[in-house]
Amino acid sequence: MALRSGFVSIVGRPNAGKSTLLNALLGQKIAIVTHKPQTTRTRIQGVLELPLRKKSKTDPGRPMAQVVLVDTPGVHKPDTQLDKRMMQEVHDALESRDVVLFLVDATHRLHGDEVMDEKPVKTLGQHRRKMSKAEDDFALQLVKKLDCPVILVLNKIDALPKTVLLPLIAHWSSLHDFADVIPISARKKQGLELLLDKVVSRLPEGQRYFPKEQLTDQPERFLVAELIREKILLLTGEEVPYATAVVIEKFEEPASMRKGRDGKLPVTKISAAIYCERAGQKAILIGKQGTMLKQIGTAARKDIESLLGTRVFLELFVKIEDEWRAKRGFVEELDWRRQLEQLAELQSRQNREDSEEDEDELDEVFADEEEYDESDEDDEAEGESEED
Ligand SMILES: Nc1nc2c(ncn2[C@@H]2O[C@H](COP(=O)(O)OP(=O)(O)OP(=O)(O)O)[C@@H](O)[C@H]2O)c(=O)[nH]1
Ligand SMILES: [Mg+2]
Repeated sequence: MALRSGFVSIVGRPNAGKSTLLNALLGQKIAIVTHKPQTTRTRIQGVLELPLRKKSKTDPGRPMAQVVLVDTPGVHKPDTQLDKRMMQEVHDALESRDVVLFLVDATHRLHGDEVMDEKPVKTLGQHRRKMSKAEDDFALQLVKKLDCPVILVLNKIDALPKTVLLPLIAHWSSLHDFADVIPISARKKQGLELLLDKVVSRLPEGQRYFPKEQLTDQPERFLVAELIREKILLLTGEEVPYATAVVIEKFEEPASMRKGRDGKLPVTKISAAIYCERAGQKAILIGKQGTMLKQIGTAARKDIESLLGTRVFLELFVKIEDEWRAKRGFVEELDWRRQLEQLAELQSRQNREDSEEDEDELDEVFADEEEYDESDEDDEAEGESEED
């Protein structure tokens, strides 16, 4: 059977479990996960290689495939420039795709009764359900416009009684003509094989988009920044996590990956700037006598060390950039694809300067040689004159 390949975008409201699903399918953590909504800010591609599964009496089999999974930020109504950027990332992921997984948090239950729209909201629970319905509706509008197969994935089934599953499937199926409906638990890795079978069956035959051994398009440097942001999301509350961005300013890999004579692993030196919007947020991020920053650093360093397979020297700085979420230029600078381009430009400029310096040095060497030659000639002349 020929290889199947294609792009599969995972979309849905914030906190539905999109990044958890990406990590679960890949068997590795390439996207950060927290209980807070709007954790993911940029789309991330994860490359999944699936070997051929042969047909048998009980198994229809599955062709060999390369599935490029694209995790996206949660669909929400944009407010700030950052929100707009995040939604742009969702739109980009929906533009170049073969299949879309529309992920729904099944624990949000059946909130689709129209009566709720008319009833005045009295309790916090009612308010949450109403918000949740609005968010799901908003996300659904986005996928309704697509012309590719959209698979409805009901996530978090580990956290709900089986009896609610059928009414939930019926409810969602009435809202859109989904290509398939698959209940899963991304956290417990339940239902994933069936989901992959359905995905692969809808991918076209084609070539690999990425080399076989590539896991993601996101360079380590940026995953490191994400891991730091994850710890901030987990350790701080209120507005702070949302007003925070992390930029890697220095990333010095060790010259060799070999252990030293003392048996210790080599060291990667990393400096990161944590941007926030106000002095009060900076104070929270630093904490009393630097305790919060230390906690963030220690937690992040452990994860980064296991990611890189080296020891890590991590420096964190907190900087204030007034209302950065409202600044388009600043938000765009945060995009790792853009940063990567800038780094490549910087590198090629440096290479050019280095080679120009080398040329200058060569000129000097030639000049020295010329001088040497001249002096040689002088010597000879002298010699000659002496001989004379
Ligand atoms: N019980 C349960 N929890 C889950 C499951 N999948 C994800 N979660 C939890 O749901 C929360 C959100 O998960 P994420 O993967 O960050 O969700 P997301 O959709 O990527 O969220 P955003 O990036 O904010 O859009 C985390 O606390 C996860 O542990 C699941 O299958 N079962
Ligand atoms: Mg996410």
